Amino acid sequence: MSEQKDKGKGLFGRFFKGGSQPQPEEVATEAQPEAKVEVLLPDENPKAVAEPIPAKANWFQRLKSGLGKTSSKLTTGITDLFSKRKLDAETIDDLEDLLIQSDLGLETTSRITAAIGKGRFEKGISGDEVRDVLATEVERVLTPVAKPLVIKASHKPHVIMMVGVNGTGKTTTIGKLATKFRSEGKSVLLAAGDTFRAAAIDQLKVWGERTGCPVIARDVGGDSAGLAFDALKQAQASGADVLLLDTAGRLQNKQVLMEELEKVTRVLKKLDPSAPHDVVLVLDATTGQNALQQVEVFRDRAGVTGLVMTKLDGTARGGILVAIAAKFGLPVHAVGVGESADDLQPFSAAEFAHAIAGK
Ligand SMILES: Nc1nc2c(ncn2[C@@H]2O[C@H](COP(=O)(O)OP(=O)(O)OP(=O)(O)O)[C@@H](O)[C@H]2O)c(=O)[nH]1
Ligand SMILES: [Mg+2]
Repeated sequence: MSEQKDKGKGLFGRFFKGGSQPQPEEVATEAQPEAKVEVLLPDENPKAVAEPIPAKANWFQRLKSGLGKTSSKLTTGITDLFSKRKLDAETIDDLEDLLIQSDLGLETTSRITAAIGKGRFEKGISGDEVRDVLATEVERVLTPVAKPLVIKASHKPHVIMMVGVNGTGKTTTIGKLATKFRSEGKSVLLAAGDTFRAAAIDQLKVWGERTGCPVIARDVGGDSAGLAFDALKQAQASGADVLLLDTAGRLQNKQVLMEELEKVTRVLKKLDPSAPHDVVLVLDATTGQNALQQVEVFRDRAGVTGLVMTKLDGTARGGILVAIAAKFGLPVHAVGVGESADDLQPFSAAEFAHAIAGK
């Protein structure tokens, strides 16, 4: 540990502005005398600096292929329905079933079927035109919620708390966001607030190494709220731009988890009444309809301000994002279509709508 710290000291100034900041241990000691806080600074090697995002296929192509399972379910179904039969009430009913089975939600489904049925029974409609209507209606639902995660310079640091049930992609999304913010020249601090599992702490440390961000961690079983307090205090002292706070997804039960999140929020407010500035709920697209309940619970108990949906690449259930947007109207910041750092991009309503409609 001490060797690591010595190695990292040279880097300290690169990530934090201001030379005479208190050392991490001093800050931690002052906050919680008995608590052992580990500050892991990146190794002094060139790789520790966030690597530029490699230009793979352009993002729309990747989003399109990521959403492939969702869109092929829809487009194949639509082609089958509209190429073989003339348009009648039964076709509309079948379309309705298809859209609902694709998790788009009742509201959007009704809009689409209404738009397609309207005055077209005599003329008929091609599968391609149906997909145009699908794209238009989905874009209409998503446009008001497509809002990027904005880091405000007036917040020092801008505190982002990631929440969500276990395995949705919180820690990975923190890594992806850290990569993005670092590539924009921001100083970022990561806090391993999931003190419940050793693997969670190690996983965040790996992302810290990869992205060149210091990681504030405690031993397994440590107090998560205390860790959050130390992390914010240190981030403030060092003038960091962003604090990304990981949280547990699994505790003894949901009630305990929610109480812990509430406690973390209360403790952060002691240092900065406006923090956390964003509470981002990470949702796993593969869970389908269950994501709706997750939004409700985390919105009510953890004060969720925005959403990220991950794993759109592995499921035919990507339509759930549309149902969530229509029901809750919460900002959708980004979507994930893979496990690597560049597989997270700001959310665009038009791109998502076109990708899902296979357009
Ligand atoms: N295919 C795919 N996998 C993803 C994506 N985002 C995350 N994952 C994977 O999902 C798994 C769980 O991700 P984590 O980041 O550990 O999830 P978590 O929410 O932190 O989980 P807990 O700490 O257990 O609560 C990992 O194997 C990730 O690589 C994504 O957009 N696409
Ligand atoms: Mg995690």
